Amino acid sequence: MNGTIKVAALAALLVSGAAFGADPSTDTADPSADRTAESDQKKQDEHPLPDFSQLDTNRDGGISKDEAREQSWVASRFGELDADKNGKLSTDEYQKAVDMSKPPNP
Ligand SMILES: [Ca+2]
Ligand SMILES: [Ca+2]
Repeated sequence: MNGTIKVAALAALLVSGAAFGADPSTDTADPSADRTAESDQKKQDEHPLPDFSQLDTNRDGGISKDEAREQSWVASRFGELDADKNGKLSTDEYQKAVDMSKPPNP
């Protein structure tokens, strides 16, 4: 009468025992967990700016804010670079941007 219960208990015991025996080795370290933010220091190391003529897409001799938008480096400094505040960067003004974008001479 209690036979089935005993069998069930035994089966449960066997299953848990088997689970123990099949314990997988846990020394597989997760490589992604070891990742540090070391490369965060490395910002945009260089700003290779294109030629003036590449940015002056409408060939009016100046780089408008719209034209500069493709170059986020220039766009973010547009007000600073536009020395005469005419809303466009002349070749001279753009050259300054190029100079600024280069690392300083040692
Ligand atoms: Ca233009
Ligand atoms: Ca200007």
